[in-house]
Amino acid sequence: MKADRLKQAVLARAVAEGFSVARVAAVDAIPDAPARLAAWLAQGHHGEMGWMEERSDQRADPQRLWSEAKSVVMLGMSYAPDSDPLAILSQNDKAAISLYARRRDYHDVIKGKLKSVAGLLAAQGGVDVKVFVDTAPVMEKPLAQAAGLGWQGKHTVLVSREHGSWLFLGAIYTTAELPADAPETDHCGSCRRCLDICPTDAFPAPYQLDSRRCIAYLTIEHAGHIDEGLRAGIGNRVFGCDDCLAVCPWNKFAEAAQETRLALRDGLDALPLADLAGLDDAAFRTLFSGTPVKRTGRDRFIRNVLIAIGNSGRPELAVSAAALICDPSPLVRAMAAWALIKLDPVQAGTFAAAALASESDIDVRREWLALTPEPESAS
Ligand code: B12
Ligand code: SF4
Ligand code: SF4
Repeated sequence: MKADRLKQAVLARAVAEGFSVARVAAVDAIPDAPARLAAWLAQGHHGEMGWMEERSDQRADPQRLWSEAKSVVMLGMSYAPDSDPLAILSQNDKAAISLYARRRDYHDVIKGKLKSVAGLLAAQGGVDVKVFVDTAPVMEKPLAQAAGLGWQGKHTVLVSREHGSWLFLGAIYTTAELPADAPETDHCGSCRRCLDICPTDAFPAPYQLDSRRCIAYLTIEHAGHIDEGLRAGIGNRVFGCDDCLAVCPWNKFAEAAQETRLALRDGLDALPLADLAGLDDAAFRTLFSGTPVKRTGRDRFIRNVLIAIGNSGRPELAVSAAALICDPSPLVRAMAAWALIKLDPVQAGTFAAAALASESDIDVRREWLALTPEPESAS
């Protein structure tokens, strides 16, 4: 089949599978990517995401990942909301879970659909294909910009004129030489809404994100304790963050998402923090079954919930923190101590001596010692 007819067949299948947009880039269309990725890594902006360093040569150059590849089909699926995703931030006794995570894991949904599109390409073109969504060493955003799906905004996420900041991305590498589409150009202009809204000041400059300060990184990827200086900015965001995406003026053209397999799951939009703090491992897994939240595990998630409780300013939530000061996880115990001290320092004081007497974890001790430095210096 001729390359342009093959491309049209692929794009038609992509639409039939529910993708909002699909376009093609040549495999060598992101020449700036190796230097940009190297600079980002050299600055340590990936934090503890060691997997971003591994195979970084293959990540930045599709031909290093697969030398026979000739073209990349980039696909986007909208998850645009039909209401303001930031409204939850003012309900400080409830949990803000980012929009992408309050539904079935997009990796599972999109992978199946990519395989369908790639299967057609392989069958009709007699070519080889590989599909990727997020988990492989692939730079999806620059490739999507090169294919013309949108541009990398100052918040570094891909923005589309039609779908705003709300596109999940996926890629098909292929040995087929498909006609490439024109790249998209930057339409941010003088706007800097996304930079100014960031609660933790995670952008050292436009187009540069320091993951170590980003709430998405801290609440999802970061396995250890969260620095005290960053906790207040987290507010009630217990999994991910939508702020920089949600304020983008280009979202006004985005129609609410249609894909039913990515429909928002009922009941995850305003869960009471008190209920979440009470989850054990089994209950956590059941509540978040099939969603991206499940991947962090219960302990890391409860760490985040306790930070939200500490930030709530609601003394009635102190009881939820107090109930966790003896939790088996030091991540949880540390933030239980911190939240309790924030909400009810008097009650915290009644627990501190006993907690310190039995506590050997240095990080948990540090939280209690913020309240009562004396026992440590006396011992
Ligand atoms: C690592 C990662 C993260 C990290 C780091 C984010 C980041 N900005 O790199 C963390 C954990 C923080 C993260 C958070 C989120 N992520 Co994420 N993440 C990824 C992943 C796996 C790799 C991204 C990457 O290559 N980063 C490396 C750096 C070098 O790339 P970069 O961001 O493109 O940064 C460079 C550009 O800005 C470039 N640049 C481009 N133009 C210009 C112009 C100028 C003038 C300059 C100087 C530089 C420049 O230079 C920068 C380096 O300095 C991708 C999936 C994938 N395989 O691509 C998903 C992905 C980017 N994430 C995604 C999502 C949805 C999110 C969140 C919205 C989730 C949430 N709600 O909490 C947040 C958004 C936070 C944000 N503002 O970026 C989507 C974004 C979809 C889209 N429309 O772009 C992706 C594509 C996953 C997917 N398949 O859909 N993520
Ligand atoms: S996702 Fe939130 S914390 Fe991360 S850069 Fe955007 S606004 Fe800042
Ligand atoms: S909010 Fe403004 S600066 Fe940020 S990505 Fe959107 S248009 Fe660009």
